[in-house]
Amino acid sequence: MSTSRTAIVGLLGACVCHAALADDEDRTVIDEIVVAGQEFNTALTTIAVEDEMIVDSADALRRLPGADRNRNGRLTGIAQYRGMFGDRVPVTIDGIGVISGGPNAMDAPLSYVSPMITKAVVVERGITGVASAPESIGGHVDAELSRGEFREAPGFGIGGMVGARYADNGATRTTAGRFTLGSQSHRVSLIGQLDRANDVSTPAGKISPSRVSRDRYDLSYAYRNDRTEVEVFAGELDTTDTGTPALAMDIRYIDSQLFGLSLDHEQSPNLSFRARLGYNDVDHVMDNFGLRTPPPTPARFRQNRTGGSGSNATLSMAWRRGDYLVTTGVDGRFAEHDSVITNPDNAAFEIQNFNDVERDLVSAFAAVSTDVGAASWEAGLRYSRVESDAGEVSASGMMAMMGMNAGELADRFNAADRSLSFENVDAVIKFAYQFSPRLRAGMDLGTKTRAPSYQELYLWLPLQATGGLADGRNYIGNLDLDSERSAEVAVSLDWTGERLAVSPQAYYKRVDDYIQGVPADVMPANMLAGMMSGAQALMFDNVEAEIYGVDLGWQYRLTPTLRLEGNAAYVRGRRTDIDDNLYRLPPLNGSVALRYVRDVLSLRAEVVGYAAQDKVAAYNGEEASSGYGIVNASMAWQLGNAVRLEFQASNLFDRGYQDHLAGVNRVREVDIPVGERLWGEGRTLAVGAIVSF
Ligand SMILES: [Cu+2]
Repeated sequence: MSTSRTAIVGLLGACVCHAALADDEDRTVIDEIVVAGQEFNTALTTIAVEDEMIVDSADALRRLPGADRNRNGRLTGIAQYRGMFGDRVPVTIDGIGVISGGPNAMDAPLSYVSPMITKAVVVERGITGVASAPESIGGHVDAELSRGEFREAPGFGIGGMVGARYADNGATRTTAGRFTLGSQSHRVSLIGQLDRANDVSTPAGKISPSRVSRDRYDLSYAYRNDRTEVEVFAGELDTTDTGTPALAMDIRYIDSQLFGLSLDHEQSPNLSFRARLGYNDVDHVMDNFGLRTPPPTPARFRQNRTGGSGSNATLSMAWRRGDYLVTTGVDGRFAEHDSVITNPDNAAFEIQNFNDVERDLVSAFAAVSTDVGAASWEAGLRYSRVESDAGEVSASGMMAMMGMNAGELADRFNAADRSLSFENVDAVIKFAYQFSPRLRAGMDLGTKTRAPSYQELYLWLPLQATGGLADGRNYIGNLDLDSERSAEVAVSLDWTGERLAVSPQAYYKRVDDYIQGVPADVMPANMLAGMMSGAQALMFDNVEAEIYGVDLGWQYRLTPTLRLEGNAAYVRGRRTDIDDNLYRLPPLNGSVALRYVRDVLSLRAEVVGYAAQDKVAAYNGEEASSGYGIVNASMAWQLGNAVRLEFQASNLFDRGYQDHLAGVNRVREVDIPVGERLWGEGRTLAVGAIVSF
């Protein structure tokens, strides 16, 4: 990030409180920690994704305290933060949201940032400030694509990189490049990454299907002068035949175009403006017979074509007066979704799963912050209005009993009032106090909201189109849902000593009208779900919940070149109206790494441990998982300025383990039985080379 950009970003947006607090002492600490490729303090946690030998950028989240990812396939990682995931944790790319095209989040937002062309993933720690994103009840993740830099020297020049990585498990091949033609004020960049892989192996057998094919390109032009920086981009995501074994179907293709504009303008040292505009369009087909063992009878073959498109906009300004910084702005998000399910062996079969669904959000916020002396605080309010609607639906070509029940559900849905609106107000207060150059303490208080998703409202036929829950249950939506509202408190400490730096944060969150599945009492839905899956349908409903926990990042310097570092996280989520646990939360986990950095060489060895998770949800039959520990080692070697060589051994001792968030196998007649939690990849050796020019 250039200096001018930092100043502008500092005045605006997500980093209000953080930037205000970043005095010289903090700066030193942050710079120091960046060397380790991982930056943490109470306000933000950042990981340099380019240096991580991963295929899904969502996997980088596991290196950040309190963050994790639900994995439904190798490219389908859904961000999780402090026990919340999916639509509760909005993900932006360079501040711009993405409309997912898959009703099961097969194209989760982080699948749009291929790791070798992604500079960083940033998680806002604690309660997300109102300026960062609407509906950020569970947090906010921003990913920064690596679109090259303006030149510091006069004149035009060419810069960039080409790189390749290979991992033996699944013969995972990645190639990436960045070509930037730029001057001090103009920059044209083309970036791209291609990923290919076969099925991966685990100590319990192969995961089928887990193959991967994804191409991602982005072409951008940027201009800057003393006061203004503007960037326009056009991007393409082309995913084909990629397995998602934790879901009922696999990706046959995802074809997405993304366009956007970002503008930062500093009118004066005390007034700046920012705009982020994006449009994207997704065409997606998935099926249950192309990549995986097909159903036993052709009557059960399913192909699902879905589309998602829409625009995202954020306009904001920051105004400094005396010791106060006022940030204010508006957000808009306008999305359309369609989904049609067919059977290639039965031309009469057609289900309009989602028809002409719209979900539009308009939102406005204002925040004020100040940092006088040792104390700093920020207070913000946000108002959001969500309007949603859905067209009429139908189903045809189903067998007699099923067709009758489906027809009854469609009639009921078509007769109901589907035009809905939700109005919500968020409020967040953050206070921090610098007790000494080494010790800072903070407290956040907030109440955040989220209106129901389109799946939670409009899933009229019991299906597994649930935004990637992957619990194997058929759900129906609920037109009577209310918005979720949280009340949360988080307290934090940042200690930065000579040798030890540690930043624990504890939080408690009560969620009123938390949306999750409950046993459906809709007779035709239960009959249908019973015929399709053998289990009754679940219906989205408002329940009561609480989530609490503690997480921290730490490092301990042994010598100038040698340090220990790691994370630890504990989260507990439960219903408060009945006795049950929340679904798909990670167990207690932590990591300890030994890192050696000297000149051109960086070595890292780590132990990652996850405890057993027996606090599982009963309502959808979630299964417990056992604890495990694995060892990873990596090395990076910089040859001159131009060449970086990378080596990595993951799961060095080929330990058999089951990641609680990896989902359950839904594919018949493969090595891992249906209904068994997917096993983690066995020992994987990877090499990479990146040439910068
Ligand atoms: Cu899909």
